[in-house]
Amino acid sequence: MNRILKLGLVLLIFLFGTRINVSAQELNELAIIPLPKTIVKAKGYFLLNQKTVVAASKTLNSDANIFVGMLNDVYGLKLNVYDEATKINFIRVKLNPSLKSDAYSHTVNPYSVEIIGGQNGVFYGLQTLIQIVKSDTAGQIKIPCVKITDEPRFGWRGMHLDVSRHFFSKEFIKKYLDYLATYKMNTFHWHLTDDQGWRIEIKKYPKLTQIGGWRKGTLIGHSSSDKYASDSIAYGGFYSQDDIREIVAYASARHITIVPEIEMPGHAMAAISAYPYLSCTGKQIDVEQTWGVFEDVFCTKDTVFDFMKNVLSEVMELFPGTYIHVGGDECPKVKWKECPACQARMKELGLKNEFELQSFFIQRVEKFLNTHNKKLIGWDEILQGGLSSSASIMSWQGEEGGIAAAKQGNYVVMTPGSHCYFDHYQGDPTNEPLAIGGYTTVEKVYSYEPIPKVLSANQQKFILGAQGNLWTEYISSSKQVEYMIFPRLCALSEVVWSPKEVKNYSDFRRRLLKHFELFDKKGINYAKSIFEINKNVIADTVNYKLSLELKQEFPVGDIYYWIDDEKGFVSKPIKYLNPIPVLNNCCIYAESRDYNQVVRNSVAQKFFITKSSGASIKLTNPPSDKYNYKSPQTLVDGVSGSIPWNGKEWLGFVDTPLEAMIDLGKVSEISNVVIHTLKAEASWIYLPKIVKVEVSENGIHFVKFGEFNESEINEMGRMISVKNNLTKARYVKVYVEGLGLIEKGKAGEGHNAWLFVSEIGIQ
Ligand code: TNX
Repeated sequence: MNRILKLGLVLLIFLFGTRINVSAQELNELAIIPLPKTIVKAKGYFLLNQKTVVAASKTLNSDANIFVGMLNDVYGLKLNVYDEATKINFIRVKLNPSLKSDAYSHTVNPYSVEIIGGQNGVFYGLQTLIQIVKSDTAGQIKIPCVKITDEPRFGWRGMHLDVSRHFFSKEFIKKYLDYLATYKMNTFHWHLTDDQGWRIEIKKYPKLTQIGGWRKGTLIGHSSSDKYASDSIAYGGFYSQDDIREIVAYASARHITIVPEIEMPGHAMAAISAYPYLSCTGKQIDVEQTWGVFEDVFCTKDTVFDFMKNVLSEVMELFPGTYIHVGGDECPKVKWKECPACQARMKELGLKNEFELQSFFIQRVEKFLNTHNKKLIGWDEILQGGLSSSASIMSWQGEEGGIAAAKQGNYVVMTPGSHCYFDHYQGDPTNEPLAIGGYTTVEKVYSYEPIPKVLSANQQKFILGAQGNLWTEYISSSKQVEYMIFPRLCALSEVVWSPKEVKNYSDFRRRLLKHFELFDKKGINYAKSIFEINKNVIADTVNYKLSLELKQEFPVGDIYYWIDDEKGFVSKPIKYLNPIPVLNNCCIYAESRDYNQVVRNSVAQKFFITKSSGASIKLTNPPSDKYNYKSPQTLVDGVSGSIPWNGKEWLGFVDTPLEAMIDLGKVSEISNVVIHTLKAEASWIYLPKIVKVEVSENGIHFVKFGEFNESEINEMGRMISVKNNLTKARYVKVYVEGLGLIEKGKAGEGHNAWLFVSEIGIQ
């Protein structure tokens, strides 16, 4: 048997050239992320102590010193860096210029550690080394004996950060770069300008930061809610050119290239607020306080290009990398359509539409960049209206843009919203801090494959790699930045670095636990959504009883729960074994604790128990396929849908009314039927037009119980109560009709409104 296994392993090595010749347990203990191409484990370990010397030539001095600093931070051990190695007890790093620049190899034996790498490879080798250093219970610091050879799968391993919507200090940007370096990411896409703030000092245009760097307030809550309120607190900040130089040098020492983004022609309000002549109308506007896509964009007149050239000249001077990102996304054409200068430009150039005008804008800027030996990269909208053969794109609206660009021979960085947007929720939104929306779990990021299957081998070469994007509309602190990137950044690093064949999510998740220990030590605020407790309400419609089932997706210990009856009694925490019966109104709290009793995650579930809880229910028309989570039981599971709403807990109807028949099991006395509905007009979800309730004792003869119409539904109330005197009933028929066609001027005008209902409570 053993032989067969070994044979299989050899065969795998032969097939893929990748070799993970260690047991699963050893792999977990080494806990390297991203997983290297080959690891072969040997017996024994190298002991690190005060006398261990790091031997590095002058050119590798900076790499060696960064490693020494990291080691000191985590283990409190300060090693010396020398040109020459001692006889034993050394870590020697060597450059081999004939290796691929990102490749390296490791040999750890009991007497020495040797890392040989290409230009960047030595640094990556040291990053791997720091991950496999372990301290044991006796306080010894050891490196297990291994042989590793490694190189990345992709050349563009990117992380983005939006510093316009919220500003982050120079010190934090350096931390962010440290995080990238730890996971061998090599590109930092720095989103420096947007509607809500211009964050890079431009000497020729001081008002860009003096005026454009500051807004008068920031939106409170979510932009999709109906109410708009600003906190009216002045907000801003910017990086001086000295700051930028310092950050560029810091990144470069960590083998990271910074790609600065100067947004054009859209997302330009901050610039226009400083220099109103840059827009089509020339009107004074303010730096934007809310989130979205806005109509005031750069005009296409010559003075705007003069401005761009001057700005980009200073930008190119500051950033030594090849790529300059010019945005190009979400540029409404409304103002261009009304602008004599833009229209004259179109006529003069024979352009058919405003998309071609946008293409002209981007291409003109590209020519300028090219004359300075820089390359242009932009969001996938720059494909619209035609793209030059030399520009590169970032595919964010799915993969289509990337596929189209690769097919026509343009280079592409894959960054689809579905897998690479780290501003999305990563766990059940009810347990997460407010986010823009979306649902991009660690597992989903991990599952990402940057090379679309539809591309031929030749076209695949145009996929440079992938990138995680962190837009910061709802991320106002550096702690929250950490929360949103960790551990998704770890997952992405394996997508862009490790060979496809060695990737394995459950194995990755176990390795991640060791990284969490390090995060805890360093005080990094990471998300614990992989430990999420899944809640499942079980309705026993035979006995009219509800129970709550709790399950850990990634079990690393036990679940404890306690019940708050909301009348002042709170039970002690109890170890969860079986579904918890729910008999009365209450809130059940639960937390997962690991084997050291450290709390990993927690959930809460509130119950609203009525006569219909767990009752049998039938619907005449099914809800829409999109929003039919556990239909129809969801309506009688004692759970009122949470807000902001998410996929679970709500049933959605769009073309048909909700018509429910509830059987209470026995004739009961009722006086109130409460329908839990939702109002989220920005998402086309409106309160209903009609609500009618009929009741019957025998299921044959029904009488009117009560009704409600649109005019009686007050703006506040999404819980619609239909009341009557105490009435005897066993069968309750509930009819709820949506608003129908949405009127002009409202979100979703001309479409049918959605009706969302989460619960029908009968009291
Ligand atoms: C779309 S992605 C945008 C950004 C927003 C982001 C929020 C892209 C090129 N544009 O302006 O911040 O969605 O997820």
